[in-house]
Amino acid sequence: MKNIYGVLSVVILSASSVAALAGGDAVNTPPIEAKAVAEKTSTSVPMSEGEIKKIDKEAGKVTIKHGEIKNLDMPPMTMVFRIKDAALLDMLKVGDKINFAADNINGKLTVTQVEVSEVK
Ligand SMILES: [Cu+2]
Repeated sequence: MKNIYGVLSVVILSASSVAALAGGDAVNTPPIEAKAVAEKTSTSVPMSEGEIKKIDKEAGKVTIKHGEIKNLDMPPMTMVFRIKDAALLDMLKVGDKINFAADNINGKLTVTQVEVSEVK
């Protein structure tokens, strides 16, 4: 009996794949994306230490002298990040020490979370 169910589910899967192909990517893509997003949000990005060196509100960028960023496999350095939400820049100023989370979003290194650990 198990074999029959196995064969049946393979047939059903194949049929839905064919239907998806016939209808274009739209049918097949959303569940895959949803799964990727769910995995990403459930995996917490570790916080890294940094110091604000420069803030560019118009460009939505911030220069941070940062410590090791484990999730990006990056050694300590000073570099420019994009900021996910420009409103986050309002709570920062040059010289502040921060804990922040950075992630690679569409190939751009982006600060996704910030908390000030030591106000200058
Ligand atoms: Cu860096």
